[in-house]
Amino acid sequence: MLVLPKGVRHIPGHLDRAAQERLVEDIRAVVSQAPLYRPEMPRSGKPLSVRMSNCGDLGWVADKAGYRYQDRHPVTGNPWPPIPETLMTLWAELSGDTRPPQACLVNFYDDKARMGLHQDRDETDFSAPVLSVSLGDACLFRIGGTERGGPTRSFRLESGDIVVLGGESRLAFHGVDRIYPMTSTLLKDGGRINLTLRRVTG
Ligand code: MD3
Ligand code: FE
Repeated sequence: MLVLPKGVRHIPGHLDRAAQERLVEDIRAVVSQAPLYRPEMPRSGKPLSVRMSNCGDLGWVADKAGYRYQDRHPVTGNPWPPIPETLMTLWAELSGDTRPPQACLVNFYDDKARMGLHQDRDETDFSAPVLSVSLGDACLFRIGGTERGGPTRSFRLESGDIVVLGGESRLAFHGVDRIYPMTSTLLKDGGRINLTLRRVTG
């Protein structure tokens, strides 16, 4: 049995195939309004391997100037589209927070994409959890404690899994070490989508 850090709730297979397909349709509509773009590392401008978009009142963006939340798409300049109802309902059911999510970051991973260990701390309020939804190919997810360099644990996230990260785990270091290509038939052209619903301000 794999013991998870305190505050991490992993719900394998929470979404059945029909619910996953519905969410993919919703996200296709979001990215048709707010196209995936490739964020850059602050200062160096080195592109991330993950492509991103957002929906909701605020979206997380990364460019040479830094990491931040803003109310417009960095390329089109348009406001982010609203968070689909399916996701608002999931948040209401599983987050334990009565306030609605303000941001939904859409991450798209191709076979080669990864995300290095990091903390999510660009929000100004950490009292709400982050709710993550995985769709498409599986990945190897890694999570540690709140100190960089501490012990970590790894587990696989599969299509339809949900992870709720609250309490002590909210500021845990975490990342995606690899994608397992061809492990899901959900996305026609393969790859992995991760959606994270968040509160940004208090
Ligand atoms: C643990 N995304 O978008 S989701 C991110 O699979 C991010 O795309 C990964 O890390 C992905 O910032 C991991 C699971 C997750 C999300 C947020 C967390 C784990 C977290 C915030 C705090 C601690
Ligand atoms: Fe993160």
